[in-house]
Amino acid sequence: MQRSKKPSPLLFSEPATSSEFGLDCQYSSLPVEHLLTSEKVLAVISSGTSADLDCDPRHVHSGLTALSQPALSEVWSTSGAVVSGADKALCWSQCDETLFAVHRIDSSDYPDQQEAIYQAYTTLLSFIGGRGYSDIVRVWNYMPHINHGEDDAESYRQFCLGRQKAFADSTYDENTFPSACALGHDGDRTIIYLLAGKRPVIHIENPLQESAYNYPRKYGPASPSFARASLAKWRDTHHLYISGTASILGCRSHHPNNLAGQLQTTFDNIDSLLQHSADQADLGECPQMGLLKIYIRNPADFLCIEERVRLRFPSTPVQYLQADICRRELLVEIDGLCFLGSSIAATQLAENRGG
Ligand code: 3EB
Repeated sequence: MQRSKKPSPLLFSEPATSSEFGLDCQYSSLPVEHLLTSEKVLAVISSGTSADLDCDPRHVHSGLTALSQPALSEVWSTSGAVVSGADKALCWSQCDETLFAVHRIDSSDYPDQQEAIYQAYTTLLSFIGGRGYSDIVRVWNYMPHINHGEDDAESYRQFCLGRQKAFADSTYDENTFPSACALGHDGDRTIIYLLAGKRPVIHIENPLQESAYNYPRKYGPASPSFARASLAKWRDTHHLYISGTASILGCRSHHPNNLAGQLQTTFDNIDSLLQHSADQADLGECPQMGLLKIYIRNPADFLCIEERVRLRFPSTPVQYLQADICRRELLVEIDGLCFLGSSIAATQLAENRGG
């Protein structure tokens, strides 16, 4: 399927390669209302100044601010018709093997961050399981004031406690934690959205980084429950989801408050993760980055980051968002998605693991 920075008016015509692509993601600058007119759209995640279209459960406003114009939306679409609905704070949409779910939390309703996150994750996990979706592939966590509070009272650390507690009550463990990201903003609403499927997912760690779920106590009372990358099969295609990647080697932040150094270490981490994914999942060749989402703490760093990202990923569509990173010394974090096509050996691996 063709991908370019300019959205095509034919965005949701039949895909070029296959009618069984299962799940696709593209960036688009078209109006959210327009994107939602397709019944094949599973979800639209917008940023910038647009508000939620409360009437459509498939639309999520991330709460983050776009740094590049025109603001892009993240559009998930499937090869079949989507069914969607809402149940209190949880909205969902699905198309056979793919489920999208989003949970919103208003800070004023839930002053206790740990408890709010525990409740939200518990609700999401039981909803997903109840619908027969066994595996979460990817989670995006956007929350207010992620760095507020000192030491263990910091919002991000309380978030990690609530998430860990909810996973501990479930069937998920270190082998099945999904890839994820966790970012902050100045609004007052937490958004947790995720993709889940019905087949086993292969989760991959980065040899240059300690697994986040093994971070030592120093980084908080609960280690972060996520995998560095997740490989999922959606009908005829495979996607490799890259978690929010930052300037962390082992468990330590490198180049505190040094933008160029952090970017280099982040790129090195991504290279290592892509190569390791290729080895672990027997992909044959190193995956190419298909989409990037780049979170920048200080808007003044945008141009410098954009220039370096263009050199490193010249043909990859990129969304730039202003967001606070969960460690205060970190200035930038990068999410990625690789489209791997159909005929890779990982097919075999995923099916073997599924028994
Ligand atoms: C890190 O590597 C940086 O808590 O879900 C990246 C991706 C980070 C996901 C999460 C946190 C999370 O620890 C921060």
